[in-house]
Amino acid sequence: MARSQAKAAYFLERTLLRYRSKGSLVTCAAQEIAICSSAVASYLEEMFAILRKIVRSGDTSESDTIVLTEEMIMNRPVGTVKGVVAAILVFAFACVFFIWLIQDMGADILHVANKGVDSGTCGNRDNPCRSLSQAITNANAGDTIEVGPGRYGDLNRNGTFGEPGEELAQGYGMINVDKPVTLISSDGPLMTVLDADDASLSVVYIKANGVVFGQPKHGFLIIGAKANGLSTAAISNITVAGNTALANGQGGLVVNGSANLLRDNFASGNLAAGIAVFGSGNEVRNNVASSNGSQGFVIVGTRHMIQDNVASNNVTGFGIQGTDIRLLRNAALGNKFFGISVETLGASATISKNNIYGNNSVSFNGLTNCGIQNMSGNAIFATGNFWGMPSGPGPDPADNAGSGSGCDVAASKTIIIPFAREWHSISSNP
Ligand SMILES: [Ca+2]
Ligand SMILES: [Ca+2]
Repeated sequence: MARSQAKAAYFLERTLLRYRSKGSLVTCAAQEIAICSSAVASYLEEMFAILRKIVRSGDTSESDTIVLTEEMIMNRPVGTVKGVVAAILVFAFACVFFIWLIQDMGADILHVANKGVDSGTCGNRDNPCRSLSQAITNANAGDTIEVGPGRYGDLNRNGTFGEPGEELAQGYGMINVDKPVTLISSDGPLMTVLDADDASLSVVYIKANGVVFGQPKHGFLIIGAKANGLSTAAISNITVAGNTALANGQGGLVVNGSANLLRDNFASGNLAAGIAVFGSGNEVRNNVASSNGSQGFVIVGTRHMIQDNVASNNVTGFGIQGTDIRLLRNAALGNKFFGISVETLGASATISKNNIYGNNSVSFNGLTNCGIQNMSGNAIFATGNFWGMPSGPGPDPADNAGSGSGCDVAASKTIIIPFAREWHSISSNP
Protein backbone atom coordinates (compact mmCIF):
# COMPACT_ATOMS: atom_id res chain seq x y z
CA MET A 1 0.00 0.00 0.00
CA ALA A 2 1.36 3.40 -0.97
CA ARG A 3 2.37 5.71 1.82
CA SER A 4 -0.34 8.22 0.97
CA GLN A 5 -2.90 5.44 0.87
CA ALA A 6 -1.88 4.21 4.32
CA LYS A 7 -2.07 7.78 5.57
CA ALA A 8 -5.53 8.18 4.08
CA ALA A 9 -6.71 4.90 5.59
CA TYR A 10 -5.42 5.89 9.02
CA PHE A 11 -7.00 9.29 8.76
CA LEU A 12 -10.34 7.89 7.66
CA GLU A 13 -10.28 5.33 10.46
CA ARG A 14 -9.78 8.06 13.03
CA THR A 15 -12.41 10.32 11.54
CA LEU A 16 -14.93 7.49 11.46
CA LEU A 17 -14.16 6.38 15.01
CA ARG A 18 -14.72 9.91 16.17
CA TYR A 19 -18.06 10.32 14.52
CA ARG A 20 -19.45 6.79 14.34
CA SER A 21 -20.93 6.93 17.82
CA LYS A 22 -22.81 10.08 16.91
CA GLY A 23 -24.49 8.33 14.02
CA SER A 24 -22.13 8.03 11.13
CA LEU A 25 -22.42 9.98 7.95
CA VAL A 26 -20.10 7.72 6.11
CA THR A 27 -20.53 4.05 6.66
CA CYS A 28 -17.76 2.75 4.51
CA ALA A 29 -14.81 1.06 6.10
CA ALA A 30 -11.23 2.05 5.64
CA GLN A 31 -10.53 -0.80 3.26
CA GLU A 32 -13.25 0.42 0.92
CA ILE A 33 -11.60 3.74 0.31
CA ALA A 34 -12.03 3.77 -3.44
CA ILE A 35 -15.79 3.37 -3.15
CA CYS A 36 -15.94 5.62 -0.17
CA SER A 37 -14.15 8.57 -1.74
CA SER A 38 -17.01 9.46 -4.05
CA ALA A 39 -19.44 9.07 -1.16
CA VAL A 40 -17.32 11.45 0.88
CA ALA A 41 -17.18 13.89 -2.01
CA SER A 42 -20.93 13.93 -2.44
CA TYR A 43 -21.42 14.18 1.33
CA LEU A 44 -19.12 17.15 1.41
CA GLU A 45 -21.31 18.88 -1.13
CA GLU A 46 -24.41 18.05 0.89
CA MET A 47 -22.79 19.22 4.09
CA PHE A 48 -21.99 22.58 2.57
CA ALA A 49 -25.57 22.86 1.34
CA ILE A 50 -26.82 22.07 4.84
CA LEU A 51 -24.38 24.52 6.35
CA ARG A 52 -25.63 27.30 4.09
CA LYS A 53 -29.22 26.43 4.98
CA ILE A 54 -28.54 26.55 8.73
CA VAL A 55 -26.66 29.82 8.52
CA ARG A 56 -29.50 31.36 6.54
CA SER A 57 -32.23 30.07 8.90
CA GLY A 58 -30.61 31.61 11.99
CA ASP A 59 -31.70 28.69 14.18
CA THR A 60 -30.84 29.40 17.82
CA SER A 61 -32.15 26.37 19.75
CA GLU A 62 -30.29 25.72 22.96
CA SER A 63 -29.39 22.01 23.05
CA ASP A 64 -25.69 21.32 23.46
CA THR A 65 -25.82 17.99 21.68
CA ILE A 66 -23.86 17.86 18.45
CA VAL A 67 -25.39 15.26 16.24
CA LEU A 68 -23.91 14.62 12.86
CA THR A 69 -26.49 12.54 11.10
CA GLU A 70 -27.80 14.26 8.05
CA GLU A 71 -31.31 13.32 9.06
CA MET A 72 -31.03 15.07 12.40
CA ILE A 73 -29.43 18.13 10.94
CA MET A 74 -32.17 18.37 8.39
CA ASN A 75 -34.90 17.81 10.97
CA ARG A 76 -34.10 20.54 13.40
CA PRO A 77 -34.08 21.45 16.24
CA VAL A 78 -30.68 19.90 16.63
CA GLY A 79 -27.81 21.06 18.85
CA THR A 80 -26.91 24.71 19.03
CA VAL A 81 -26.36 26.31 15.72
CA LYS A 82 -22.85 27.11 16.81
CA GLY A 83 -22.20 23.52 17.76
CA VAL A 84 -23.63 22.12 14.60
CA VAL A 85 -21.77 24.61 12.45
CA ALA A 86 -18.52 23.81 14.22
CA ALA A 87 -19.09 20.09 13.84
CA ILE A 88 -19.94 20.47 10.19
CA LEU A 89 -16.90 22.63 9.59
CA VAL A 90 -14.68 20.04 11.24
CA PHE A 91 -16.26 17.35 9.16
CA ALA A 92 -16.04 19.40 5.99
CA PHE A 93 -12.38 20.04 6.66
CA ALA A 94 -11.89 16.34 7.28
CA CYS A 95 -13.60 15.61 3.97
CA VAL A 96 -11.46 18.09 2.07
CA PHE A 97 -8.31 16.68 3.61
CA PHE A 98 -9.47 13.15 2.97
CA ILE A 99 -10.31 13.85 -0.66
CA TRP A 100 -6.94 15.50 -1.06
CA LEU A 101 -5.32 12.34 0.26
CA ILE A 102 -7.44 10.18 -2.01
CA GLN A 103 -6.39 12.22 -5.02
CA ASP A 104 -2.81 11.88 -3.94
CA MET A 105 -3.29 8.15 -3.76
CA GLY A 106 -1.54 6.23 -6.48
CA ALA A 107 0.74 9.19 -7.18
CA ASP A 108 3.82 7.38 -6.00
CA ILE A 109 7.40 8.53 -5.80
CA LEU A 110 9.90 6.39 -7.66
CA HIS A 111 13.59 6.69 -6.87
CA VAL A 112 16.59 6.62 -9.19
CA ALA A 113 20.14 6.51 -7.87
CA ASN A 114 23.67 5.71 -8.96
CA LYS A 115 23.65 2.75 -6.56
CA GLY A 116 20.34 1.52 -8.02
CA VAL A 117 19.67 -1.57 -10.11
CA ASP A 118 17.21 -1.57 -12.99
CA SER A 119 14.35 -4.06 -12.97
CA GLY A 120 10.66 -4.15 -13.73
CA THR A 121 9.95 -3.50 -10.05
CA CYS A 122 12.63 -0.98 -9.09
CA GLY A 123 11.73 2.43 -7.75
CA ASN A 124 11.17 2.05 -4.02
CA ARG A 125 13.50 4.00 -1.80
CA ASP A 126 15.12 0.70 -0.76
CA ASN A 127 15.30 -0.53 -4.33
CA PRO A 128 16.02 2.47 -6.57
CA CYS A 129 16.36 2.20 -10.34
CA ARG A 130 19.70 2.98 -11.99
CA SER A 131 18.29 4.73 -15.04
CA LEU A 132 15.61 7.34 -15.57
CA SER A 133 14.42 5.30 -18.56
CA GLN A 134 13.60 2.30 -16.35
CA ALA A 135 11.86 4.48 -13.77
CA ILE A 136 9.72 6.04 -16.51
CA THR A 137 8.81 2.55 -17.76
CA ASN A 138 7.83 1.50 -14.23
CA ALA A 139 5.93 4.70 -13.44
CA ASN A 140 2.24 5.38 -13.83
CA ALA A 141 0.83 8.64 -15.11
CA GLY A 142 0.98 11.22 -12.32
CA ASP A 143 3.91 9.64 -10.50
CA THR A 144 7.00 11.56 -9.44
CA ILE A 145 10.49 10.28 -10.22
CA GLU A 146 13.19 11.60 -7.92
CA VAL A 147 16.74 11.26 -9.16
CA GLY A 148 19.75 11.25 -6.86
CA PRO A 149 23.17 12.78 -7.54
CA GLY A 150 25.44 11.24 -10.13
CA ARG A 151 25.76 10.59 -13.85
CA TYR A 152 23.14 8.99 -16.09
CA GLY A 153 23.58 7.87 -19.69
CA ASP A 154 26.10 5.60 -21.42
CA LEU A 155 27.77 4.60 -18.17
CA ASN A 156 30.83 2.85 -19.59
CA ARG A 157 31.11 5.35 -22.48
CA ASN A 158 31.43 2.65 -25.10
CA GLY A 159 29.00 4.35 -27.48
CA THR A 160 26.26 1.77 -26.85
CA PHE A 161 23.20 2.70 -24.80
CA GLY A 162 20.86 0.25 -23.13
CA GLU A 163 23.46 -1.86 -21.37
CA PRO A 164 22.72 -2.62 -17.68
CA GLY A 165 21.85 0.56 -15.80
CA GLU A 166 22.16 2.75 -18.88
CA GLU A 167 19.58 4.99 -20.47
CA LEU A 168 17.78 3.34 -23.38
CA ALA A 169 18.21 5.94 -26.14
CA GLN A 170 15.25 4.47 -28.03
CA GLY A 171 13.77 7.30 -30.06
CA TYR A 172 14.80 10.92 -30.40
CA GLY A 173 16.16 11.19 -26.89
CA MET A 174 18.63 9.42 -24.68
CA ILE A 175 15.76 9.68 -22.18
CA ASN A 176 12.28 9.61 -23.69
CA VAL A 177 9.46 10.86 -21.49
CA ASP A 178 6.32 9.31 -22.94
CA LYS A 179 3.86 9.62 -20.06
CA PRO A 180 2.79 12.50 -17.82
CA VAL A 181 5.20 12.15 -14.93
CA THR A 182 7.17 14.63 -12.84
CA LEU A 183 10.95 14.22 -12.91
CA ILE A 184 13.04 16.04 -10.34
CA SER A 185 16.52 15.78 -8.93
CA SER A 186 17.02 15.65 -5.19
CA ASP A 187 20.19 17.78 -5.27
CA GLY A 188 19.90 20.11 -8.23
CA PRO A 189 21.35 20.38 -11.72
CA LEU A 190 25.03 20.59 -10.89
CA MET A 191 24.85 17.29 -9.01
CA THR A 192 22.67 15.42 -11.47
CA VAL A 193 24.24 14.88 -14.86
CA LEU A 194 22.27 13.62 -17.84
CA ASP A 195 25.06 13.06 -20.35
CA ALA A 196 24.44 12.01 -23.95
CA ASP A 197 28.19 11.64 -24.44
CA ASP A 198 28.19 13.22 -27.90
CA ALA A 199 25.49 10.92 -29.31
CA SER A 200 23.38 12.16 -32.24
CA LEU A 201 20.17 12.63 -30.28
CA SER A 202 18.64 14.86 -27.62
CA VAL A 203 19.53 14.21 -24.02
CA VAL A 204 15.83 14.41 -23.18
CA TYR A 205 12.87 14.11 -25.55
CA ILE A 206 9.38 14.77 -24.18
CA LYS A 207 6.39 13.53 -26.12
CA ALA A 208 3.56 13.43 -23.54
CA ASN A 209 1.40 16.35 -22.47
CA GLY A 210 1.58 17.39 -18.85
CA VAL A 211 5.16 16.31 -18.14
CA VAL A 212 7.05 18.23 -15.48
CA PHE A 213 10.78 18.11 -16.10
CA GLY A 214 12.67 19.62 -13.17
CA GLN A 215 11.67 22.16 -10.60
CA PRO A 216 13.50 25.30 -9.48
CA LYS A 217 16.68 24.10 -7.71
CA HIS A 218 15.69 20.51 -8.54
CA GLY A 219 16.46 20.20 -12.22
CA PHE A 220 19.14 18.45 -14.22
CA LEU A 221 22.39 19.16 -16.02
CA ILE A 222 21.62 18.44 -19.67
CA ILE A 223 24.83 17.96 -21.55
CA GLY A 224 26.55 16.19 -24.41
CA ALA A 225 23.85 16.00 -27.09
CA LYS A 226 24.83 16.41 -30.70
CA ALA A 227 21.22 17.54 -31.23
CA ASN A 228 19.21 19.77 -28.86
CA GLY A 229 19.75 19.25 -25.16
CA LEU A 230 16.02 18.93 -24.46
CA SER A 231 13.42 18.83 -27.20
CA THR A 232 9.76 17.93 -27.50
CA ALA A 233 7.04 16.80 -29.84
CA ALA A 234 4.23 19.33 -30.36
CA ILE A 235 2.79 19.03 -26.88
CA SER A 236 0.98 21.09 -24.28
CA ASN A 237 0.99 21.85 -20.59
CA ILE A 238 4.51 20.73 -19.86
CA THR A 239 6.84 22.49 -17.44
CA VAL A 240 10.61 22.57 -17.90
CA ALA A 241 12.17 24.16 -14.83
CA GLY A 242 15.39 24.46 -12.91
CA ASN A 243 17.62 22.83 -15.52
CA THR A 244 21.05 23.74 -16.85
CA ALA A 245 21.56 23.00 -20.56
CA LEU A 246 25.23 23.21 -21.30
CA ALA A 247 27.26 22.93 -24.50
CA ASN A 248 24.86 20.87 -26.58
CA GLY A 249 25.38 20.52 -30.33
CA GLN A 250 22.24 22.43 -31.31
CA GLY A 251 19.87 24.33 -28.99
CA GLY A 252 19.79 23.99 -25.22
CA LEU A 253 16.07 23.69 -24.39
CA VAL A 254 13.66 23.58 -27.32
CA VAL A 255 9.94 23.29 -26.63
CA ASN A 256 7.20 23.07 -29.25
CA GLY A 257 3.45 23.28 -28.67
CA SER A 258 1.05 25.28 -26.58
CA ALA A 259 0.56 26.38 -22.99
CA ASN A 260 3.98 25.16 -21.91
CA LEU A 261 6.11 26.80 -19.26
CA LEU A 262 9.90 27.16 -19.19
CA ARG A 263 11.14 28.70 -16.00
CA ASP A 264 14.29 29.08 -13.92
CA ASN A 265 16.51 27.35 -16.45
CA PHE A 266 20.07 28.26 -17.44
CA ALA A 267 21.33 27.64 -20.97
CA SER A 268 24.91 28.31 -21.92
CA GLY A 269 27.50 27.31 -24.48
CA ASN A 270 25.01 25.57 -26.74
CA LEU A 271 26.01 25.78 -30.39
CA ALA A 272 22.63 27.15 -31.52
CA ALA A 273 20.03 28.94 -29.34
CA GLY A 274 19.98 28.67 -25.57
CA ILE A 275 16.21 28.42 -25.23
CA ALA A 276 13.65 28.19 -28.03
CA VAL A 277 9.85 28.00 -28.08
CA PHE A 278 7.63 27.25 -31.04
CA GLY A 279 3.85 27.11 -31.20
CA SER A 280 1.47 29.31 -29.27
CA GLY A 281 0.74 30.58 -25.82
CA ASN A 282 3.94 29.41 -24.16
CA GLU A 283 5.45 31.16 -21.17
CA VAL A 284 9.18 31.70 -20.72
CA ARG A 285 10.20 33.30 -17.47
CA ASN A 286 13.10 33.70 -15.06
CA ASN A 287 15.57 31.97 -17.35
CA VAL A 288 19.14 32.96 -18.20
CA ALA A 289 20.69 32.28 -21.61
CA SER A 290 24.31 33.25 -21.86
CA SER A 291 27.11 32.69 -24.37
CA ASN A 292 25.15 30.59 -26.82
CA GLY A 293 26.12 30.18 -30.48
CA SER A 294 23.08 31.93 -31.97
CA GLN A 295 20.23 33.58 -30.05
CA GLY A 296 19.85 33.42 -26.30
CA PHE A 297 16.10 33.01 -26.87
CA VAL A 298 14.30 32.09 -30.07
CA ILE A 299 10.60 32.91 -29.96
CA VAL A 300 8.58 31.58 -32.86
CA GLY A 301 4.77 31.46 -33.20
CA THR A 302 1.96 33.37 -31.53
CA ARG A 303 1.04 34.82 -28.16
CA HIS A 304 4.12 33.80 -26.21
CA MET A 305 4.87 35.59 -22.93
CA ILE A 306 8.56 36.22 -22.29
CA GLN A 307 9.19 37.65 -18.86
CA ASP A 308 12.07 38.25 -16.41
CA ASN A 309 14.70 36.53 -18.52
CA VAL A 310 18.32 37.49 -19.12
CA ALA A 311 20.12 37.10 -22.46
CA SER A 312 23.75 38.05 -22.23
CA ASN A 313 26.77 37.49 -24.45
CA ASN A 314 24.91 35.48 -27.07
CA VAL A 315 25.10 36.23 -30.77
CA THR A 316 21.68 37.89 -30.54
CA GLY A 317 19.72 38.19 -27.29
CA PHE A 318 16.10 37.55 -28.32
CA GLY A 319 15.09 36.55 -31.84
CA ILE A 320 11.38 36.99 -32.54
CA GLN A 321 9.63 35.40 -35.50
CA GLY A 322 5.92 35.50 -34.87
CA THR A 323 2.90 37.53 -33.89
CA ASP A 324 1.65 38.98 -30.64
CA ILE A 325 4.84 38.19 -28.75
CA ARG A 326 5.22 40.02 -25.43
CA LEU A 327 8.57 40.73 -23.82
CA LEU A 328 8.25 42.17 -20.37
CA ARG A 329 11.06 43.03 -17.95
CA ASN A 330 13.84 41.07 -19.59
CA ALA A 331 17.49 42.02 -19.99
CA ALA A 332 19.36 41.87 -23.30
CA LEU A 333 22.92 42.76 -22.43
CA GLY A 334 26.21 42.54 -24.27
CA ASN A 335 25.03 40.36 -27.12
CA LYS A 336 27.31 40.44 -30.14
CA PHE A 337 24.69 41.46 -32.70
CA PHE A 338 21.26 42.69 -31.61
CA GLY A 339 19.75 42.78 -28.16
CA ILE A 340 16.35 41.97 -29.61
CA SER A 341 15.68 41.21 -33.24
CA VAL A 342 12.16 41.16 -34.65
CA GLU A 343 13.25 39.15 -37.57
CA THR A 344 10.61 38.28 -40.12
CA LEU A 345 8.22 40.36 -42.14
CA GLY A 346 4.84 40.34 -40.39
CA ALA A 347 6.21 39.55 -36.96
CA SER A 348 4.79 41.66 -34.15
CA ALA A 349 5.74 42.23 -30.56
CA THR A 350 5.24 44.39 -27.52
CA ILE A 351 8.59 44.98 -25.85
CA SER A 352 8.24 46.86 -22.57
CA LYS A 353 10.21 47.52 -19.40
CA ASN A 354 13.29 45.65 -20.58
CA ASN A 355 16.95 46.57 -20.09
CA ILE A 356 18.68 46.70 -23.45
CA TYR A 357 22.30 47.78 -23.85
CA GLY A 358 25.85 46.77 -24.62
CA ASN A 359 24.63 45.04 -27.78
CA ASN A 360 25.67 45.08 -31.44
CA SER A 361 29.31 45.96 -30.92
CA VAL A 362 29.94 43.83 -34.00
CA SER A 363 28.38 45.16 -37.19
CA PHE A 364 25.67 42.96 -38.69
CA ASN A 365 23.42 43.68 -41.70
CA GLY A 366 25.43 46.91 -41.87
CA LEU A 367 24.05 47.92 -38.46
CA THR A 368 25.86 48.73 -35.24
CA ASN A 369 24.71 49.64 -31.75
CA CYS A 370 21.14 48.45 -32.33
CA GLY A 371 19.40 47.38 -29.15
CA ILE A 372 16.38 46.41 -31.23
CA GLN A 373 16.60 45.53 -34.89
CA ASN A 374 13.12 45.68 -36.43
CA MET A 375 12.69 43.91 -39.77
CA SER A 376 9.02 43.11 -39.24
CA GLY A 377 7.62 45.78 -41.54
CA ASN A 378 5.30 46.60 -38.64
CA ALA A 379 5.07 49.13 -35.87
CA ILE A 380 6.54 47.57 -32.76
CA PHE A 381 5.73 49.08 -29.39
CA ALA A 382 8.94 49.20 -27.38
CA THR A 383 8.15 51.71 -24.68
CA GLY A 384 9.34 51.90 -21.08
CA ASN A 385 12.65 50.21 -21.84
CA PHE A 386 15.95 51.21 -20.30
CA TRP A 387 18.70 51.70 -22.90
CA GLY A 388 21.72 52.03 -20.63
CA MET A 389 21.56 55.82 -20.21
CA PRO A 390 18.98 58.06 -18.51
CA SER A 391 18.83 60.00 -21.78
CA GLY A 392 17.30 57.04 -23.60
CA PRO A 393 18.31 55.33 -26.84
CA GLY A 394 21.24 56.82 -28.71
CA PRO A 395 24.95 56.39 -29.34
CA ASP A 396 27.20 54.39 -27.02
CA PRO A 397 27.19 53.82 -24.13
CA ALA A 398 23.43 53.61 -24.74
CA ASP A 399 21.98 51.26 -27.36
CA ASN A 400 19.93 52.68 -30.16
CA ALA A 401 16.57 51.88 -31.75
CA GLY A 402 13.64 53.48 -33.50
CA SER A 403 13.31 56.37 -35.86
CA GLY A 404 16.61 57.78 -37.11
CA SER A 405 18.71 55.01 -35.61
CA GLY A 406 18.96 52.97 -38.78
CA CYS A 407 17.82 49.95 -36.76
CA ASP A 408 14.34 49.95 -38.34
CA VAL A 409 14.73 48.12 -41.61
CA ALA A 410 12.57 49.03 -44.64
CA ALA A 411 9.07 50.15 -43.57
CA SER A 412 9.45 48.95 -39.97
CA LYS A 413 8.80 51.39 -37.18
CA THR A 414 9.80 50.96 -33.55
CA ILE A 415 8.09 53.24 -31.06
CA ILE A 416 10.54 53.88 -28.23
CA ILE A 417 9.07 56.87 -26.39
CA PRO A 418 8.49 57.03 -23.50
CA PHE A 419 11.64 55.24 -22.35
CA ALA A 420 12.80 54.43 -18.83
CA ARG A 421 15.60 56.42 -17.20
CA GLU A 422 16.63 53.66 -14.82
CA TRP A 423 17.41 49.97 -14.84
CA HIS A 424 14.39 47.73 -14.28
CA SER A 425 14.82 45.20 -11.59
CA ILE A 426 14.10 41.70 -12.86
CA SER A 427 13.71 38.51 -10.91
CA SER A 428 15.65 36.06 -13.02
CA ASN A 429 17.29 33.57 -10.72
CA PRO A 430 17.79 30.04 -12.03
CA1 LIG B 1 27.37 1.55 -22.76
CA1 LIG C 1 25.69 50.43 -27.08
